[in-house]
Formats: sequence, C-alpha cells, structure tokens
Amino acid sequence: MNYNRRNFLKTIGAGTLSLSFASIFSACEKKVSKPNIIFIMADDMGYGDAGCYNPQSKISTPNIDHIASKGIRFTNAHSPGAWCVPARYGLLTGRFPFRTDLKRMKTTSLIEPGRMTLGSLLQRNGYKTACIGKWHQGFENLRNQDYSKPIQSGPVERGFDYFYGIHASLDIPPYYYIENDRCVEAPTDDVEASSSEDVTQIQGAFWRAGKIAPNFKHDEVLPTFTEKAVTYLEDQKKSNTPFFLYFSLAGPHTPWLPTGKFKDSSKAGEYGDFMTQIDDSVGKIVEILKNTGQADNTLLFFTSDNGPVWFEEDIQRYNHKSSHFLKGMKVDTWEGGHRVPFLVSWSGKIPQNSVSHENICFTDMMATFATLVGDKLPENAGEDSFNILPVLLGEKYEKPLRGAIVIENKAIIQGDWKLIFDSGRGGLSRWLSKQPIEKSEQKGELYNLKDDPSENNNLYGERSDLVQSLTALFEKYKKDGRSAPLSR
Ligand SMILES: [Ca+2]
Repeated sequence: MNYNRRNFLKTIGAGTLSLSFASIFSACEKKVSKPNIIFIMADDMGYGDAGCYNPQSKISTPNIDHIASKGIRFTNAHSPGAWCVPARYGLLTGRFPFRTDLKRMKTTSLIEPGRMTLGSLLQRNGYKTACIGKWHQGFENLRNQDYSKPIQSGPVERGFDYFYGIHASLDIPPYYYIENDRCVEAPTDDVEASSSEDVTQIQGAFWRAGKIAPNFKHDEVLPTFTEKAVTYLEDQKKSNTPFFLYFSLAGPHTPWLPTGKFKDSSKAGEYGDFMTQIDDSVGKIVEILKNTGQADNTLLFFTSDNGPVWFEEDIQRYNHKSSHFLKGMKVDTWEGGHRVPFLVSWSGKIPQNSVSHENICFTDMMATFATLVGDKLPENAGEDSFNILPVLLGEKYEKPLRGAIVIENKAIIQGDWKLIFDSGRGGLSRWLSKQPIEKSEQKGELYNLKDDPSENNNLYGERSDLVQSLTALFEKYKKDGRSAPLSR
C-alpha cells in the first residue's frame, strides 16, 4: 500500500470501504501515478537554434531554454529520418522507418491499420489522447476527397481521440483544416504559389500553388494551433483522466511567416523571427500548465523532427549556425539532418539542469511511455524501442542503454561509430546549394562521432572491420524484424 492509498483510507475510514469506494480509489490512484504527457515537436528546427544548445545562436529562445533548465537536455538524440515523414513514423510507432513502405502514403496512411501507436498505447492505459498540428502520415485518398464525408485513416483511427490540424507540411496543398475526421471548410478556392527573394525556392514564405479553403490563411496556422492546444489544456483541468497531447507544429518549416511583434525579432532573418514565434508558442503551453495547476504532474517533451533548411550561404549571411557544429542540414544523413534538440521536464522527478550524452532515438518513446504507465508492449509493437526512463529520472542503468540507431535505410549509429551506406549529402543541399559538391572516392562514410562530431574525417577506407560489422548489424536488424530485445 502506498502513501496515497493509506491517506485515502484514513480519510474515509477503512471500515466503510466497499466495491464502489474501491473503484473510486482506483481512479484516484491512476491520477496520482500516471502523469500527463505533452510531446511538442517543432518542424525543421536546427540543433543550434536554441540558446541552451548554442550560446552563439542569433535567435532568442527563453521558453525552450526554460524547459532545459527545469529538466534534462540530450546532446545525442536522433530522429530516425532526416525529414518529416520517416521521423514521425518512427516516433509514433517505435519502429525504424525502413520497416515500412513510404510509397503507401500516396494512397493511404503510412501507419498500418491495427499497428500500435503512442496514442493507442496510452488510450489502452486510460489516457485521453489528442494530436494538434501537422499529421503528415497520410490519409485515405486525400487527393480524391468528397469533403462532405469523413477523411479516413487519420489520427482518430490511429490512437488519437481528438485531432485538429493539417494533413501535411504547410507548403503542400490542398490547404484546409481537419477536425477529427472532418474537413472544417472545403478547399474550394485557388491560391498561387508564394516565395521570397534572396533565398532558395524552399526557404522564406514558400508554398506551392493549389486548392485552399476560403477561411485558411497560412500565417494564422501557428497561432491557431497554439490556441487549440491551450484550449485543450484548459479543458483538461476539469478532468480526472490523464492526457497525452502530441503538439505537432508546422514550423519553422516553410513558409516562414512571422507575424506582428515577431517580425525582426531575431538576427537570423525570417527564419529566426519565425523561430522566435515558435518559442513563444512553447511559452504559452508552459504558462497554461502553470495557470491550471497541471505543471507538476505533466511530463513535457520538446524536440524537432529533423534538421533545418539552412545553407552555407545563410550561415555566412547571418553568422548563425542553425545546425551548430554539426555537418549538413535537413535530408542529409550527416548529423545536421537527424541529430535534434531534445528536452524533457517533469517537476520533482527529472533533475533540473541535467544533461545526457546517451544515444537515444524517437522510437524509444513507445517503450518509455509503456514503462511509465506500467504496461508491457506486445511483441509486434515498438520493435525498435528502448525504455529511457532511467536516464530521464537520473537513475542508474545498465549500459548500453539501447541497440544501434538506424537512420532511414541510409546509416547506422552504434556507440561512437556511425556508418553511412552511401553519401551523407541528401537531396536538398545537392539540388540547391550554390556551393560546389565535393566528390568522395569512398563507397560510404564512417565516422567516430565522439572524436569527430562534425564528420570531417572519413575512416571508411581505413576501418573495413567496422564497415563490415555495422553493415552486418543492419542486416541482422532487417532479418530479425527488430532491434530491441523481446523482453523490455
Ligand atoms: Ca520536418
């Protein structure tokens, strides 16, 4: 019997305990033992944008820095993909994205029906679940919708009780809001493409031409998502049920659209200004938790799905290193593409101002949340997920904490070593940078990230033993269908 149960029994008098009281007690115990969880995911934010990671950042991020000061900051947290879709699949399912077929998204949801998600895991453990923001895991027949009918295979069919958001990135039409499985207002109008001067075609106020709902304004999306999230959190104050909010921002991905007081609020151009506005949204979440008395019982995460769209030309122009000391950017298999800021706070549980250098991955949230709520994952769920709760809580744990991390089907990281199967340079910088592309004589890239975190010294030709063993490990993961041990 724990302290809370003893106190409860003392209060009501043990002799009066009946079945109905037992069930009341059960509800009370749930409230006490299961914290609320908020997972804030920025979109295309760099490792070096927040001041808590990069003191030389040209962007002020007091609210993100505040989470770091109240909790733990990871220096080696990885997205399992360097762009939106695989990153979010890995987070939501606990599986490396190479295990699914990304082509599914052309016609349906990337997440297969019946597959456990963070949402459905928490639902079965008594949580209310909500996804507010960008989904980007596909819907059924999105391009061929009858907007008077339900939009199928979205978040409400993948473990979330409530959804308010957009189908994909904010530069991809059609542009309209979806609430649960219904279109809020159909995209009956047309909008021309948008762009900014002096930046590449995938930066600035960029969006593609297409259909748009009459009520949809691109620059209102961030404030709208923030307002919806704040309202959701206000509503939870009245509830005794723990909640999970996946707050999936659509910025600082393009279009970069800072509004009002956020214009010229940074020294890193429109990108930096928009990032300041993102930070302000994070502050509003923290504030409403405090104002509603929910802050102490809420586990709060902040991260970004992948690296920034920030070229060498931008670094020179603003003297701001969005990827900090990491090489590359979004879509690259270098660290700038997939090593992300990752902060977690939980009052009284996670030591303040702590820092961890452990390799962790988005896929680990599945096993971590399961452990947190006292559940055991089925064998066919979270195959690449490892419980990181001991790290969060500052407890002792056995090393290594997890198996290797696989980035799409392009790289594998184990301990200090990283093998890139081809070239670390991904599509964006290959297509758009004005900088010359260096030609590698090697078939792949191998780095010791501890000695060489900026990936300058390719040891592929010198350490064929490691190239072979890391290649074999990836093949084993593919063959076994999992990287996690069966019992977690
Ligand atoms: Ca992204």
